Amino acid sequence: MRRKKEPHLAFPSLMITLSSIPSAVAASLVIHVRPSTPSIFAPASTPADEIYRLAIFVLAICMGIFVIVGGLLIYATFKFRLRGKDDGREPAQIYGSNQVELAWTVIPVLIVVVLFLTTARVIHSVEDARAPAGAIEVTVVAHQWWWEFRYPQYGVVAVNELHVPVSNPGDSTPTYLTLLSADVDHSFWVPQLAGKTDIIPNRVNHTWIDPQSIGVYLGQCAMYCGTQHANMLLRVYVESRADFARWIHQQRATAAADPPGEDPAVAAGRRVFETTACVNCHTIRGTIADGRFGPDLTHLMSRETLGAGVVPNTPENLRRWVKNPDAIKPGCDMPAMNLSPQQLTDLISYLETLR
Ligand code: HEC
Ligand SMILES: [Cu+2]
Repeated sequence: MRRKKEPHLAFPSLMITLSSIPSAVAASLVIHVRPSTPSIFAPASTPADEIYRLAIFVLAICMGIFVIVGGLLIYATFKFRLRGKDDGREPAQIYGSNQVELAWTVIPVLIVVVLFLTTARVIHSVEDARAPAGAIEVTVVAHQWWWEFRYPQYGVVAVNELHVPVSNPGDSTPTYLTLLSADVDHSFWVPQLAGKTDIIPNRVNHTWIDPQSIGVYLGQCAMYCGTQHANMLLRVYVESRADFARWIHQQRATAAADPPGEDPAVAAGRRVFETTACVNCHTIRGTIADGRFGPDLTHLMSRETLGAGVVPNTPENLRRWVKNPDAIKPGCDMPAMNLSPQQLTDLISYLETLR
């Protein structure tokens, strides 16, 4: 029997269309219902905005060149086309003209210099920006095929869903990202917030974002990194400062190891978890599980998606995932653990307590 197709949370399309501007604006109003289509033409953060304006400038110059060259070509084609009364003589041949030679050398050089300087200016202003005092620091660790977000200032570890405070102009709280890889090359890209930044093993790269409106922004790994590269999605939740503080507070809590009066199914599920290889790959703070190979599960249920955005985090999907991750994300690095249906049921009851 064929597996029912899950609604895909990936980009509806990565198409860069001008028509996406009004829809992105509209979408930002209902953003908590549905994240807007990521488009470089709807920037919501300073680095993305600078890149957007540079892109428009470059496009305008290229459009100007296109119109002039194309116009002259069309003009010449019509003006000098073969007419009935043509006497077949060769037109006047002109060899060497200093003015023409100079014009078609100097003008393109000037254009290239202008494009180079404006690009260099934007690169400088994005890359060399210094973190202000109130900046949030996040260490992004890219894994095949999921994201780890560490907040050293708060002792919080999030997975696949990055939460940051909104950054008001005048009183900005930008987020500075340190990008590391646990395995191969990846690339961090949230089109509406910043340009792509490669993530390379044994190298430390940086980027930053200062999202100016509340909402959810979609991103994706932008460097081919293996089988499930296309399903290495990420979501950035831009929240009010109060909501962000609440989220941090909630994420700092550890899971209770053995609360009194606990549902027996949950206790049984915890035993399954603690006596299976799960603990070697996953951390649940407050328990013996301290694996680092897979995502931290301490606050699993606070995430909206599973498997780096491939499916919504529902009880059915969670069960399907733990039963056989390959059914959802073929080739991913979590093995099926061959649990019995009863073990699975107990385990899911336990995982559902991880809020
Ligand atoms: C060999 C290491 C390994 C073992 C053993 C393992 N996992 Fe995983 N697990 C992973 C990896 C890697 C991922 C991330 C997969 C991805 O998104 O590509 C993952 C993802 C998950 C997720 C989804 C997390 C999220 O937020 O997307 C859950 C839930 C999970 N594992 C539960 C379990 C449970 C329960 C067990 C034990 C029955 C287990 N895992 C055993 C490596 C492992
Ligand atoms: Cu990747």
